[in-house]
Amino acid sequence: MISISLPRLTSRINALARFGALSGGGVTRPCWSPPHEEARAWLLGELRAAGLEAWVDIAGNVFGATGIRALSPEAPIVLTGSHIDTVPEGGILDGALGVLAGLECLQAIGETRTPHARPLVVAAWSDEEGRYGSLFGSRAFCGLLDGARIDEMAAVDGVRLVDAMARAGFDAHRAPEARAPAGAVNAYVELHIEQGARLEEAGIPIGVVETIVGVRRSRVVFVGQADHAGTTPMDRRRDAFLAAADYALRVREHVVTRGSGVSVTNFGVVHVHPGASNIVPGRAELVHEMRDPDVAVLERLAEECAAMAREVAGRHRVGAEIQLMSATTPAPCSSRVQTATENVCARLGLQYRRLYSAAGHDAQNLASVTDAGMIFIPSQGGRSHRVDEMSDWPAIERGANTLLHTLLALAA
Ligand code: HGY
Ligand code: MN
Ligand code: MN
Repeated sequence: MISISLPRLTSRINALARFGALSGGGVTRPCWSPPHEEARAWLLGELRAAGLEAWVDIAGNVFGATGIRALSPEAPIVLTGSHIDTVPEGGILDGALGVLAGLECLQAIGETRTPHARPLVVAAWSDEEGRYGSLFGSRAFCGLLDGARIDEMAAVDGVRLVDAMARAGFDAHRAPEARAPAGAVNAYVELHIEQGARLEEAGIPIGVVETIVGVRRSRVVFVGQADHAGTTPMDRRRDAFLAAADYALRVREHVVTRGSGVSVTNFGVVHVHPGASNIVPGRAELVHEMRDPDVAVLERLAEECAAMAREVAGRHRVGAEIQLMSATTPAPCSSRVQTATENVCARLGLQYRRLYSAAGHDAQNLASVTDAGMIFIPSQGGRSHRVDEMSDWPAIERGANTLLHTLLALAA
């Protein structure tokens, strides 16, 4: 039974980690940034050195393929992949594992001349982390990108997508042209770290993903009145930050007590304006994120939170505006891919557990055009989106070998 080369996979994971490396460990490698574009060039070199046809599409997605140079319904492919962009101060495995394990699988299959009826392709999707718009590259590939919204897409620091892509040599307006031909993909399976602690705590080496959460992001702005922080009496202040803080605490309580039990919420971005210690904040802006495997729960919570924003604004005598930024759709994974993965685990003698993904992934877009699934490996301490994100190397090897044989089963 063929297997991957862990030394070669380890070497590539450590090499990719150098692009955007932080002195204290971890990486910051946002899509379209110079370290990301250098990493893209490195990846293209690795794909070609591994004997694969390699190209970049108009949305910035990188592809490595066995024996084909373009996608067509005449030769439906079995696709794997993930992303090489990271969050700020992120880890070296989120996304990178799926891309490099996919490359390793295709190289091992090529070197051993292992037969497979369908072409095999590995992808690195652009801007999975959504600095400019979540799951951007795979949305374009799956025909889910709304071209009319591209001009308004921007990072929370105000940098516009069109400008970031132009600096990297891409025309953002043409990204929707990356849509794959219908029927070009026969199946998709992505290897990813769990980014949670369930597998590690259960002592189970492989996760078979059943469904992937929807992620809903909104900009919530409270507008009060800037005023002198010393001379303005406390009862006359219209403090936008206090309203925002009140809203955040109430929303957290509401999502925990009135959500589905697995609903989560987060406020990872807070801006206060004008932002001086001696000025009562006139404006406070939050990015409010909620996640749940059930879209109806997300929509109900969104309505309830909007009502809470208005109620809190009234109490603090300020205004409130809510603008939806993005909302990904929860996606069930293909039973065909899940079963293929489980059969491989049985052959490899690996225990597995079915579970839902509390993180969003490109696979949820691929689920709209093909049979899509995911394979998880345990994260040490469940840590992710932090510089000490890591998994054991034997866990990485087990995950990559599970991916290898799942790809062969799907491409048979
Ligand atoms: O945020 C997420 O769920 C993923 O890591 N992009
Ligand atoms: Mn991530
Ligand atoms: Mn990821």
